[in-house]
Amino acid sequence: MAYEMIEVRVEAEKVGIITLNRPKALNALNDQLMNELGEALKAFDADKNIGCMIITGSEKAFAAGADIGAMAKYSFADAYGGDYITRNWEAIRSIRKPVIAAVSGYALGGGCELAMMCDFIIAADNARFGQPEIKLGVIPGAGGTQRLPRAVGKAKAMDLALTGRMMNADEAERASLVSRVVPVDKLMEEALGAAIIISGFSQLAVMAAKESVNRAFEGSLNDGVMFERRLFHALFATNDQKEGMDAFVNKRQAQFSNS
Ligand code: CO8
Repeated sequence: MAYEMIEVRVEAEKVGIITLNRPKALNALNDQLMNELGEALKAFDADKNIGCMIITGSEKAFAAGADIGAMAKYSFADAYGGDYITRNWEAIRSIRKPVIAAVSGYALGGGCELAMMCDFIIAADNARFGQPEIKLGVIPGAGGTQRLPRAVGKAKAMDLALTGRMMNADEAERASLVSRVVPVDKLMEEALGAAIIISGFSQLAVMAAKESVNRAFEGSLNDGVMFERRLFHALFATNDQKEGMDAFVNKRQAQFSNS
């Protein structure tokens, strides 16, 4: 399949690398990009030669979130009725081989959620993580309110989700959101090194280890994610969602009316 919004390559004959590639929009995640990402992950997962995958972005942005321009005009009927935005994000959860997120620059909103859907995160020292959806009049919609507290605890998750502030790489490592922080120019070398080590082990044992760790981590996650999704879609019924996203698209300060 020819991809337009991602680049795909194989390193060391056993590591599948997917680079998000919408540089002008800081890798904002739209339907096409998420479909392509899902296709590429599934293809690598089915390839016996591939032992591990890496998802990465550019130096400036892993991904600055879901595409606000595409979402801005959605109604509740669009969002909930079409299961818009969220419907093609689940592919990554069905991948059985390990997926590493190599994060440089912004990992915000859906970008942070995408990184957290991976099995672990290696961050460059310029990485910035956050869930700024509150500034747009909505909440995280791809597991952020569920995975972030599991990773960093309630206090920091609340702080990030309620203030919309960003967390730098050092804070993210202290909070256990990321497993390692490396200089930005060493990011891919570090991630590839980890992926090559993983690819050298029994694929069966690796898949079992992944499945087992996830079992500990994901208890009742499904309920939480579904609950979150209903709320996320419901917020498209508010004026504040229209205002928050319109303000972003038109580069002005949002004036929320609590309606
Ligand atoms: N969507 C669309 N376009 C974006 C996005 C985005 N999330 N982020 C950046 N862009 C675009 C900008 O509009 C701009 O485009 P243009 O050049 O045409 O004006 C370009 O990327 C560069 O951005 P900036 O000029 O703003 O770059 P700065 O370096 O000044 O700022 C920031 C970088 C801080 C990252 C800033 O762009 C920003 O705040 N972006 C928005 C971050 C955000 O709010 N993310 C959350 C989005 S909502 C979300 O992710 C909900 C997820 C729900 C789950 C999805 C369903 C499963």
